[in-house]
Amino acid sequence: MSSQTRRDFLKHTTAAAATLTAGCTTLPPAARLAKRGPLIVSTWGFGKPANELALNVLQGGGSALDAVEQGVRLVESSGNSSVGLSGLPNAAGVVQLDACIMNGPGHQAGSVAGVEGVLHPISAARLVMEKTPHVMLVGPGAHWFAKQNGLEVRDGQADVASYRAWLAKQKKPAPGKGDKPENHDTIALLILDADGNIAGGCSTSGWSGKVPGRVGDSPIIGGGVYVDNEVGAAGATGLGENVMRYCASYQVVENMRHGMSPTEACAEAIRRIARTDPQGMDLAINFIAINKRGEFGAAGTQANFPYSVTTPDFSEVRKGKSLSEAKQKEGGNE
Ligand code: SD4
Repeated sequence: MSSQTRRDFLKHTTAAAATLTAGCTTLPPAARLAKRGPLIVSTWGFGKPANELALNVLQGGGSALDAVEQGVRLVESSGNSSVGLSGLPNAAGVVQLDACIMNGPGHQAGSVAGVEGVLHPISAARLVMEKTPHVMLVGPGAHWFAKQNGLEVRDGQADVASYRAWLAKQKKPAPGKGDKPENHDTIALLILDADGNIAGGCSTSGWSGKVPGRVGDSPIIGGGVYVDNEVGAAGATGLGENVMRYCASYQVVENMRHGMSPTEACAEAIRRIARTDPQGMDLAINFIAINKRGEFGAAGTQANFPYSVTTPDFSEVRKGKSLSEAKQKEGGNE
């Protein structure tokens, strides 16, 4: 053994002995995680069954990416009015979907934007990540790619008549004129697995009545979701225009890198945006976050933003930190 190697060996054995005598509170994060098992956090109350499915996937030996994909797929095919093909359409009566996925190890990412007729955009995003050298595919190209790769697709699903009927019932002026959306939600789902690796993804039909071709924050890496395997992950839901202009999920992760707790990291990102933005706190944005140590949190501009947390020990819907009393929505479009 060289003297350098001997010094390293002694340093490590001494550290290990100190850890053992000090008890489990000083165990390094990876060891604590192995005891605690995985952590899954998602937006809204409708994320809870998605989390629980994701946990089953992990416990059945699936990867964190498998778990993110399966959890998000559950919401995409649940009849949700703002996720998947059951989502409300754009101003031309067409549902256009956005999704992205990120894998901590290797810092890989994939996304699809403004894609029509794809039942599971989260799976399309994963295929972009795994089967192409690209990060993002949009519109007809994303549809074509999904079909080529065997995903279930539907063609010609525009339903202008039913969209007009829905529109006629709305009190607000015609969409596409800058008015705020009546109906918009996103499933964003983040996982810290038992090995301490992080993955995340999100999926949405975006702003109902949006101008055709509008892309929100959800498929934008650093907007709708951001994963940094050294630090943690964040995901967004709310008015995408107010998220993507600020790379807000990236900002939440950077806040955690500088020592903030997940909740404070979300809250500080919102405060920072509100300081700059002419809308102040009237931003309609909410964030969830997890860190590498297995801590989690959420904050939003709306009162009591609901988010779902699941571990092997519990699964529940919690309230995020409220930065304003705005009562935008209580439980998402469940
Ligand atoms: C978007 N951020 O397209 C998405 C929608 C959403 O709660 O999350 N609404 O702007």
